[in-house]
Amino acid sequence: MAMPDGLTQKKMTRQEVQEINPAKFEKTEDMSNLTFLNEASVLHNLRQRYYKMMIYTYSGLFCVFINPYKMLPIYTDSVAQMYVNKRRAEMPPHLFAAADEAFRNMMQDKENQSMLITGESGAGKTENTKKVIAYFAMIGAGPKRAAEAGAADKQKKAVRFKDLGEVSLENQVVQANPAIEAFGNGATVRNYNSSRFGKFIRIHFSRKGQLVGGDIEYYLLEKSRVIKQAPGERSYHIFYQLMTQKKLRDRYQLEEDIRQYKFVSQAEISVPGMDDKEEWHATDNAFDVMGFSDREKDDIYKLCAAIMHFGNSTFKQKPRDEQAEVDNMDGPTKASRLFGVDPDLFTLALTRPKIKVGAEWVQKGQNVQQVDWAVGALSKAIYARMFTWLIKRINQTLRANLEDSAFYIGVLDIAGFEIFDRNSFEQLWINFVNEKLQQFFNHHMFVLEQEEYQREGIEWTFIDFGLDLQTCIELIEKPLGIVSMLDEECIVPKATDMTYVDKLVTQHLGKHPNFQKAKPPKGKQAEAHFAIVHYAGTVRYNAEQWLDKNKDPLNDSAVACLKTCDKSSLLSIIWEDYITDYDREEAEKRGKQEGRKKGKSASFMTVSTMYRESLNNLMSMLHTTHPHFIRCIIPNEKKTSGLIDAPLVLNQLTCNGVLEGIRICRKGFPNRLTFSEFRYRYAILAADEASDKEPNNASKKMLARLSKENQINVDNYKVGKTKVFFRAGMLAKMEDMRDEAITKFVLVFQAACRHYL
Ligand code: AOV
Ligand code: MG
Repeated sequence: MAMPDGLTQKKMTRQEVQEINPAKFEKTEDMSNLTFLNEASVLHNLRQRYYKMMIYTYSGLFCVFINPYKMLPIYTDSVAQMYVNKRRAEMPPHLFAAADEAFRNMMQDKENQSMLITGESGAGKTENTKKVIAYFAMIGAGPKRAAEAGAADKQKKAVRFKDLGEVSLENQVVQANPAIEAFGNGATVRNYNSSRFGKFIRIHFSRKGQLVGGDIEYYLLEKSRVIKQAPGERSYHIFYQLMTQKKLRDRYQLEEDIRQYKFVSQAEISVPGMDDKEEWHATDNAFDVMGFSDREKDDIYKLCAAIMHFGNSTFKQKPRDEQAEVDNMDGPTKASRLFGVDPDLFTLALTRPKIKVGAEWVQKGQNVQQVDWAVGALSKAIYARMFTWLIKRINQTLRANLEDSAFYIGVLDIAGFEIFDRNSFEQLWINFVNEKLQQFFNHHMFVLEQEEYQREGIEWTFIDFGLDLQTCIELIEKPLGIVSMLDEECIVPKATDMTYVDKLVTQHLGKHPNFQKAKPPKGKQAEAHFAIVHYAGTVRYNAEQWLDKNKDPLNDSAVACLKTCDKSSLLSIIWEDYITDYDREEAEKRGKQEGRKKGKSASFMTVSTMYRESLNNLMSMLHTTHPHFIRCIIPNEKKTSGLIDAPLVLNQLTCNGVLEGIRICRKGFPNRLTFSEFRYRYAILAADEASDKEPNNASKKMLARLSKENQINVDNYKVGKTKVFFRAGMLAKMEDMRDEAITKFVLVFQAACRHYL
């Protein structure tokens, strides 16, 4: 066989090669039409289309996108307008087509919709999310724009937007993103603007399809970035943006040189093609559009600056002493000033936290390592809590008029399946989310197929492939599963990461099909403690620090000290739901006076518990929507346009479920033709039968004849009420037969011509 370079030849076995599709399917817009649905042909089709910068392609229920890594003029207003109210087949594949379909479904079926945008880092999820939201804002504004012409409606609008000045709701919906990105995105090796959290943005519409607002839910913010950056990476954009503003630096006592601040300058401090100064204006402007007050803005920037100062806290301890002391008060003093707390009390809480033992408060010693750890944990917590507040605050603006909301379209932008060299707690969660999303997809596909077969009166039980993922999901989420055992281990005294691993192994190894021993590391491969067989592949997990990551403990005394700040400040607000021992004691005292019992506090929750809750909420929300799937693919790891790294792309097609979708498709009868299409195209194979006036009867007679003559097998097709259904591969056979018949016909015709001329 000739290799793609056209020069070398390679011998292959029959099993190793896959069939090629008839020429009419070259660069096909919907790959589910392909007669040969195999990996090679899917890759070939996507690649050929990509070379022509046709970056969107359908594959049945999926819309596949390959990152073009260059600006294409396909997202302009005029292009968007072209997709309004068009059916899929009327226009080339596009995100806007999927968006418009969602909007039309919403209006027609009066059902909430969702757009699930997944893919690996750098694949283009966030860019697609932004484009799709802008599209919804545009169509949602349509009736309103029209209404501006009518006096009565105009008055209503003026009232509605009175509080927002000149700012329109569409603009707010669109501007929510830059505000959030400054705090939730940072530069990674794979993506200079990598979202370090997942999000579900709901765009709400009135019964008439008018935009009425939105809200945002977020998942799994990567907190570690606040204090630590890997080589080639940067922390969250906001820190670098802030540093470009002399006014703010002066206000928060920041030096000009960011390298002075070790939390944010361990690796890169600038990003190719990104102007932090300009970006700061965009962020600040976005806050204005979102209706943030000057005080609110100041509070946010101030906390960022405080974290930078706090990161410069250094501690020392005498040799053979286990007690840490402050080495340099500069960082803690400046941070405390911005926090609005007493620097001495704050550092005391860090180095000698008070804990409650029975009814007594005692001081506990801390060594340098413990204090450093506490500083990091507090900084991460402050940042993450500020992020939570930020989203809530944005929601407050976007939800101002939700009483008119009749439906929503939710857009999910969340990291896809991850298999790294070293996979930790974070990967377990992201992979678990993806396992759930894939199950959701499989189940949705099952429901749709089953409905279609029923509608067409075909006797066929389609298998629910959602069940395929059930065993893995149960291994993770059920009692005695990976997550619950971790939660339990977190309350066992003296438990360690390794006692957790031992318990997992005893419980599941050799008993659960999806639980495996991690093979010993090969070469430079990182160590791992167990492996899970996910649908997208087997992942080796390293369980170090899982107990800590799950408990996420904080220095309670230091938090209590932070809570002494000005009650109206942001710092106070973000700690409101964190109940310290000190608060508890106060509450008990008050409770005794008032005869109340103390309530359970949020701080008892493990990280897993919180994640599980938000994942369950997401899933139940998704189940009430009609989903649309956008799968983003990164073409290469060089951020270069026009270059396809075939193994990289194939791997993603596996991980994002495109190939899985195809596999499921093949189990059923994926190719469908209406009776008239069938008769028209294949009349040449059974001309007499095709002459029946009724396309329905004609098709049935044609099929009967073809199977009687053993040209096709009855198991390979089904006749419904309006369509003929074929198994995968059957259409190619029909095409071959048709080609042959045409050739024969032409030969006969030529011979006849020769005879008569
Ligand atoms: P991601 O959201 O999927 O990664 P992004 O949406 O941030 O990826 O895209 C990464 C980069 O690819 C962008 O900064 C653009 O340079 C380029 N890009 C993406 N989509 C397009 C497009 N439609 N047209 C032109 N360029 C594009 V991550 O958030 O890292 O998982 O955590
Ligand atoms: Mg992103």
